[in-house]
Amino acid sequence: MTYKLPDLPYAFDALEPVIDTQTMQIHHGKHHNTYVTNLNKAIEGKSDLDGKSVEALIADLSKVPADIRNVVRNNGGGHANHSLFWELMAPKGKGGEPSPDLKAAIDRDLGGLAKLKESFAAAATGRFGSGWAWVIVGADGKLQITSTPNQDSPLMGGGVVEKTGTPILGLDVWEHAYYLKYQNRRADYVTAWWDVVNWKKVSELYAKAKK
Ligand code: MN3
Repeated sequence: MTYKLPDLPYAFDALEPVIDTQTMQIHHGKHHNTYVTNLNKAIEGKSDLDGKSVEALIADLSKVPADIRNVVRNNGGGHANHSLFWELMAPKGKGGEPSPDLKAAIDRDLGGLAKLKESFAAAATGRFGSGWAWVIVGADGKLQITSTPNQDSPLMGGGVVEKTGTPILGLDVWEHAYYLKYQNRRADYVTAWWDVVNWKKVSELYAKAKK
C-alpha cells in the first residue's frame, strides 16, 4: 500500500485572510507532499507494514524496523498530522460551534472554552522550535492539552511522546505554516486561527474518541 496526499476539503484561498493562499499551496503541495513521498520511499518492500493506516503505523513505532523507524516517525507523523490538520479547518464563519457534548467536556476538563484557548495558546507559543499544539482525548476519556516537537503525534504510544491520546484539535506551529503572513509573530497566528477552526469536525472526532 502506498500513502496518498489527500485533497484539501476546500480551495487554497478558502481560509483567507487567516491563512493566505500561497502558504496553503506550499504547505499542502510541497511540505505535506514531501512527507508522503518520503514515507512511501521508506516503507517500500516492507511487506509487514502493508495495509496499515498511517495512524496505526505511527501508533506503535516499535513494530517498525529500526533502520526506518525515525524516517517513519518524522514522515508518517507528518502525513498523519497534516491530513488531520486540513480537516480541522473551515472557511471563516463555516466552522460552527462545539457540540453540546464537546462543550460540556471542555467545561468539565479544561475550565471552559476561554481557558482552553488560553492553555492551547500557551502550548503553541511555548513549543520551542517546530511542532504542534493539541487537544487530545486521553485513555480516561478526558480532554487534555499538550504539545509535541517536530512531527510527533499524540497517537505515538510507548513513551515516544509526553502525553498519548487521540487528537481532536491540532495546530501546526512550524514556521512554514505561518511565516509568509505572520513572520515571527506566532502568537498572532495562534489567535487568528480560532476563526477557521472547524468545530463540527472537532465535535465529530470527540464523539468517536470518547467511546
Ligand atoms: Mn506543516
